[in-house]
Amino acid sequence: MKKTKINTMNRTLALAALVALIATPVLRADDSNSGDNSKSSDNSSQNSDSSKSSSSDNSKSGDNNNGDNNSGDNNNNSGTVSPVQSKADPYGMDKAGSVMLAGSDAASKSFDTTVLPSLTKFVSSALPEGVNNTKSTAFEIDPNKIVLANNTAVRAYFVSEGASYHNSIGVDAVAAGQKGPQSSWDEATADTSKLIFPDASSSEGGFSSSTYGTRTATDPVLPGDFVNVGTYAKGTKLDFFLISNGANGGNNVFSTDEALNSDGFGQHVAAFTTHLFAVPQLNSPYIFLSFEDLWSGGDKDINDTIIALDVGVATVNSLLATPEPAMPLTFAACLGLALIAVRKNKKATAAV
Ligand SMILES: [Ca+2]
Ligand SMILES: [Ca+2]
Repeated sequence: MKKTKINTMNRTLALAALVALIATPVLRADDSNSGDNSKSSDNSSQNSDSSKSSSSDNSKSGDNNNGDNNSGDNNNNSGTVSPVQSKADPYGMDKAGSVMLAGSDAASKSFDTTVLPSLTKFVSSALPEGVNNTKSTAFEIDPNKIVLANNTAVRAYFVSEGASYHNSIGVDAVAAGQKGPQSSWDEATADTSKLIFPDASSSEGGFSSSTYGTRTATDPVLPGDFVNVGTYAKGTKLDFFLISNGANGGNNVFSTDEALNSDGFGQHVAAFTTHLFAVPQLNSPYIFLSFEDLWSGGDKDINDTIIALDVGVATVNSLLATPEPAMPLTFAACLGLALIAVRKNKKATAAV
C-alpha cells in the first residue's frame, strides 16, 4: 500500500515535470504576443503559409519578400535611385546596392507613413542624445540572432543618426552551416559582406551643418531612404555592423555579434521591434538596430546610427519568441526533475 502510494506520487511528479517541460516554451511564445490570442494564432498560420510558399518554390522567393511583408511589395529592385550616392568605400567592400529615395515604392511609402513617425518618437524617448542609454527598453531582442525563417529579400531603411562621425553600415550574411567571422576584421572583409549605407549621415541629424531636409555629398541620406540588400536563403544569419567614421577613413568595426568587438563594450547595438511602440504590434516585418559608434562606448547613448530592417514577419516573430537566457535553466530544471522522479519510480518498482 505504501509502495503503491510512492509509485503514484512519483508518477504524478514525473508527469507534472514533463507537462511543465512541454508547456514552458509555448508560454514564452505567447508572452511575446502580449495577450492577444486570436491574433497570435492568425499569426502562426500566416507564418507557416509563408514558409510553405518560399520553401516550395525557391525560384519565386526573390519576387516577394514578403508574402510576409505588410505591403506585399517587392523588396528586390523597386524604388527610385537617389541622385546623391556616397563614394565612401571602407575596406574596399562590395555595395549591396544603390541608396533609393524614401517613399519611392509602395513598401517604402508604407514604412514612411505607418512606422517612421511613431519610431522617431520612440527613439527620442528611449534613446535620447548624449545620455547613457545602456538601461534603455530598446534592448528588446538579441541582434546576434537574426536568422531568416524563410527565403527573404531583405531591405534596410535609414532612420536617423545622432553622430558627428560619418558612419558606414554593412552586413555579413552567413549561410546555414557556414562558419561565421572570427574577428571584426574578418567580418568587414568577408566575401559574404556587403556595404549597405557607405555614409549614414543626414542633414536631419543633430550634428549636421547641411540645410535640413536636403541630401548633400556629406549628408547623403534622409530618413526613409533605403537599400535593397539582397535575397538570402532560409537559415542565413545576418550580422550587421557599423564602421565608425568609415566614410572619413575610420576603421573600427562594431558588430551585432558583441563577441567580435575588441573594445570590451558589450552594448554597441540595441535591437527592438514595433512591439515596443506601435499599434497594431503583431505581424510586423521590421527590426530596428541602433548603434554606438565610440570605442569603449564613449557617451553610451547608443543612437549614433539607427536603421530599420525589413526581414519578414516570421523572422521577427521567431526573434520575439527566442527564450531569454533564464529559459534553458528552467528547461534543464524540469528535465532534471522528470529524470529524478522516473529514477525513484524505478527503484520503488524494483523493491516490490
Ligand atoms: Ca549620439
Ligand atoms: Ca554615442
